[in-house]
Amino acid sequence: MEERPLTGISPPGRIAAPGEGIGQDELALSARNHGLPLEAMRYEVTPAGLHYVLVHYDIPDTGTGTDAATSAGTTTDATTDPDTWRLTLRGRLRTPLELDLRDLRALPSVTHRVTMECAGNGRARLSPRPVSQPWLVEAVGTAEWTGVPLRAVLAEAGVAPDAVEAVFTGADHGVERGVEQDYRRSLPLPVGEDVLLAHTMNGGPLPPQHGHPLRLVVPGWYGMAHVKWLRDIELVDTAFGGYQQATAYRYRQSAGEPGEPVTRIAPRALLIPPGFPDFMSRTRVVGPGPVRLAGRAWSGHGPVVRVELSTDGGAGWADAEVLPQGGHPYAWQGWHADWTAVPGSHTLLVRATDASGRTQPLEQPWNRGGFGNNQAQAVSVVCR
Ligand SMILES: Nc1nc2c(c(=O)[nH]1)N[C@H]1C(S)=C(S)[C@@H](COP(=O)(O)O)O[C@H]1N2
Ligand SMILES: [Mo]
Repeated sequence: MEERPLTGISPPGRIAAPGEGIGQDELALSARNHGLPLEAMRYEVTPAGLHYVLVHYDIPDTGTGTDAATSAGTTTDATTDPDTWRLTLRGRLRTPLELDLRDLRALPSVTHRVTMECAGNGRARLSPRPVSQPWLVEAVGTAEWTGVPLRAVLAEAGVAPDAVEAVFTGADHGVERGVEQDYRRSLPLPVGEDVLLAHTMNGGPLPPQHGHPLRLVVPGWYGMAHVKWLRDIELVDTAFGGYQQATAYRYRQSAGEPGEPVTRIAPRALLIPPGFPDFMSRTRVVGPGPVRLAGRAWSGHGPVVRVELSTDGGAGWADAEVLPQGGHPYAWQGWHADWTAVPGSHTLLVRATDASGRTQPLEQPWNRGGFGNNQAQAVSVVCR
């Protein structure tokens, strides 16, 4: 459906007052949308249940996804029954298409290992804090997505010369800031050759929360572009001005300005938390002597070429060893460094620099939506 006003139930966008704590509304969002437990960065490919989750509205009823996709074509599940679920392609095309899952699974597929990060990752650390999903640093995960290159499907349909964007619509529906809508985003044409219509995650069916039975995967871009529960693609001859494109996901200083669109992922390095944690403060505890520090680093602007580590709160920095991409240009890279811990309290800092020269700031520039935050991570460690 078209977006339309639905007034009276959406609180306006808001910046927290100085010193204002996380509210029940933010708690409700953070209880629904979970992050990656940072110790799970030990896995090169994140087990599906540990991958971060962000859902604006409700997970739509598209079948469970758990029993279904491994038995392609033989299942009786309502949604993966090829007679029930459809992807429509329409608009500025020579031949509109309607594809079911059997059609899509019959097309040549590719697998990309992709690190995905929510554009709002780090928002809760901003001051003042934009009131929304209050991520700290954990809105990230890496999965192997298998599917059909979108370009191949568009080529079959025949893109009209005047088409400028593809608009992707999910099966989920809600209201946000007074606008009732289906979750919908666009990409400029031509789309990258790496953009996938993914029907498989880590070799199995997409779980319900990750877009069962089909999602868009846009390697290198922040999460909002990877439309889940994908049911329709429309090619249009003017730029899409829908809510999630023109109102949300813009870098802005003030509410009134048009701002710049949020697109690719800024570089970030994170530490696999060393030692063991304190339950409440999450402060890490290590013993004296050699400690292997390791983590992951990624960027949507090319490979990470440098990871620097400070073990004294930012006074001194040393290069960590960064592992090469190893045939996975869209996935995070491992890094490690050795530290000799001495008794006392320490602040470890880590920051990545990518091949484009982008790096992580020590103090985060502010924007109103709280997007693209990649301030260097600081981890408190006590050596006992
Ligand atoms: N249909 C739909 N697609 C969506 C969303 C959504 O709410 N609805 N959330 C987006 C956002 S903001 C992010 S960060 C990613 C999260 O993907 P994941 O939950 O699989 O990690 O999905 C994106 N795709
Ligand atoms: Mo997101």
